[in-house]
Formats: sequence, structure tokens, C-alpha cells
Amino acid sequence: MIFENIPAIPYEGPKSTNPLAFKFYDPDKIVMGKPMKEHLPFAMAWWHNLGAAGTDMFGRDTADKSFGAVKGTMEHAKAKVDAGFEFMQKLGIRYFCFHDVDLVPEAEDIKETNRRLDEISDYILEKMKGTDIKCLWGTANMFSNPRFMNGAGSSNSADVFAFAAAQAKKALDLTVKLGGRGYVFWGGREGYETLLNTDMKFEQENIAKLMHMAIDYGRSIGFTGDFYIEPKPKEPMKHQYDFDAATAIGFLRQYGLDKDFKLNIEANHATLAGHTFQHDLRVSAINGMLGSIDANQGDMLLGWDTDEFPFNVYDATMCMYEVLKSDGLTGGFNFDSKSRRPSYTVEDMFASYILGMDTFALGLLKAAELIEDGRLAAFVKERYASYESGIGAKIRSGETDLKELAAYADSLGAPELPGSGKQEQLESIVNQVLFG
Ligand code: XUL
Ligand code: CO
Repeated sequence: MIFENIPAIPYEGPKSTNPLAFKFYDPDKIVMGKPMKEHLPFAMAWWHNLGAAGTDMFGRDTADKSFGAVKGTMEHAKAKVDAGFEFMQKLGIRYFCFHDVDLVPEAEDIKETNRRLDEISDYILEKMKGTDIKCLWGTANMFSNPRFMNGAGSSNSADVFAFAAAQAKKALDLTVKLGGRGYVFWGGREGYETLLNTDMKFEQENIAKLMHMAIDYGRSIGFTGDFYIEPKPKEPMKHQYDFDAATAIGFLRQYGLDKDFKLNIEANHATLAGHTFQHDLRVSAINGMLGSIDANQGDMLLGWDTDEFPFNVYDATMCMYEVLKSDGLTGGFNFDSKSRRPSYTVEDMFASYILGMDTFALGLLKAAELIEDGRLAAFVKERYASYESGIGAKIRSGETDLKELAAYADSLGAPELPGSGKQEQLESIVNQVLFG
């Protein structure tokens, strides 16, 4: 056992003062006809939870993530598997997400890296036996290694493109081997620093080519899940091509990728793009592209990706409102979140996930109440009621034209004002449901 002093985390209810207990995440509680755990397929992010140890631009690790082994060795890679499975089991988390190089130390030669990946994935498969833990999604890290400084699919170098393809191939093999539900492309370096040296059109066409090759290969080895783009506007690049949900959807449609791809929406990425989390979820949902979620939150006072564990219940409620209205996700809720640098203890690792899981459980409960309350949806319906009959119905069904509408406007002289948007009244309803 690695976390000897941490027991399995129980649900103790909202009045509990035990830091190692859930206050709101009650896995078997039925909400809108389904147990909470089915509404909320939570996933552990291998990189943050088992890798990130607090290093930032100004200082080294604060946490010890050696798990009793020497870092950078295969023993350490295995210790991370042991730690990860114990962690997930103690919290009742049923999924994990990984990048290839989260699993093993990358070797100089890709053949050796791939051999290590085979070894570790055998070890993970063995661990999975007798548990209900599965892979939510896999991905290839095509941004950390210096070869990707100018991008992966969008690199100016054809050799680098080939390496990106090789990594994507292997990461797909691993995802299928571990029964993954999805495969993610996060284009961290797929963008540019200056247009003075960039052929934007060529770069975007090449990214699409890489994605088509991934679909062809994935389907050929029996991958039946969804591919996802995870939009992000910037960081590490000044400008990233998958800026936000709307941009990514346009790209997928332009290049004929929209049948195989959906989106993985991350809260902190949406806010970096100048949107709310709910905005990018809604854009995805109305386009039939809401696939999976990277559950975290940013700090509105900081202009970068802080990947905090989510505690904002208002945002989680609006997220779950979108998810419930679109009948759930094909993916799940991956905590792409890291404990703060001064939260360096093992207890903090668990407390962080308890916070995140409780926040989304509360969001689920409150979103279900908002839906059952019905006032928000009823108001939205009423707001567009003028399209139900008369000239509105004709606009809706496409049975009119500019000439008829101009004649109609003439007959009115001036329209009535369109009716109050009642924003404050609606916000008050949300507060009433959250705190009433
Ligand atoms: C980076 C980020 C990634 C992706 C997977 O901001 O979110 O960790 O989730 O590559
Ligand atoms: Co992410």
C-alpha cells in the first residue's frame, strides 16, 4: 500500500467535518432516474495527479511523487500505476486519462519508448483485472519534447510530422489495449508565434491530414470510441488553431472530420478564450459535439491556465445543466486539475479530488433542481413565443421573404418592444435554487 494512512473515502453528508469524506458525492443516490456515479463518470488525470509535483517557473517540486521509487525509472512508472490504482479505488473513481509519456519516461529512441509503453500497459491491464476501472481517453504528448517546438501536425518539418504520427499511432494502440472510450487531440503547439514565418493554411491542412490518418488507423484496429479536439486559445503558443469550441467545430466540418470527432471542453480553456465554461459547452451541445469534459477552473485574476480543482458551484451547476439537457456525455469528467503548489501532502491529493467530485455532485443536484423547477426553460420558451404563430411561424418555416416582411412592417408602422429579458429575475431564481 502506498497511501497507508488514507482510508477508503466514505460519503458522510453535508454536515460532516471529516476532510477525508464526501459531503455531496453520494455515488448511488438517484438523480433524475440515474445514480450519481453514472451521471458523473469521473476520471483521474495521470499527469497531474501522479506526475505534477508543484514545480513552477520559479521553483522546483514541493510534493514527493516518487511513490517510493527512483524517478525516471520503470520501477517509478510501475509505482505510479500502483499509486494511481490505489488512489482511484479509495475514491471510487472508475476512469483514468493519460498521455503516452505520463506512463513511462521517454527514451532517446522511439523504439525503446514504445517497448516501455508495451511493458507498462501490460502492467496496467493486469491491475485493471478485478476492478471496474477503465481508461476514459488516451492521448499523445505532442508538445513537450523539443522536436515539437513548431508544432506536431503543424510543424514545418516533415520528419517531426512523422514522429507525431508515430506517437499518435502508439497512443491509439494503448488506448484500444486499455479499453479507452475516447482519444484526444490537444493542439498545444498547433499554432504560431508570428505570421511572418507561418503558412497558416498549409499547417491547418496538415493537422487535418494527421487527424484523418488517426481515424483510419484507429478504426482499423477496432477503436469505436470518439476522437476529441480539446480547444484552447493560447498557452503554450501565442495563438492556437483550436481557439474555442466554435473554431474547432468549423475546422472539423471544413475537413470532413465531424463524423468521428467531438469536443473535450475544459473549463479553464473556455475562460482563457473569453467565454464562460457554459458557453463552450452550449456551443458544443447545439452542434451535437459535446463529448467529454476536462473538469477544472481558472483564476479570473490570472491570464493563464491555472488548472485548479473546481470549487465554483455556480459554474458546475451551469455545466451540469448543459450536460443534463444534452443527455449526458459520451466521455466523462476528467480532473485536468492540480493541487496548489503549497498543497503538497498526500492528504491534499485526496482532499483535492474530494473537492472536485463534491463540486460536480452539487452541480448535478442543483442542475436537476433547476430543470425540475422549470421556470428557466419556461421563460426561454415564452421569450420566443412570437415565432409560434402568424408572421413568426412563417419565418420559422421559411415560408416568407423580404417583400412580404417589408409589407408586414409597413402595416405595423413600428414593432412593440421585444419584451423584458428578465435577466435579474432569472439570476434570482438560480440563487433561490442554489441557496434557498
Ligand atoms: C493542457 C491540457 C492538456 C490536455 C491533454 O492545457 O489541458 O493536459 O488535456 O493533452
Ligand atoms: Co485538458
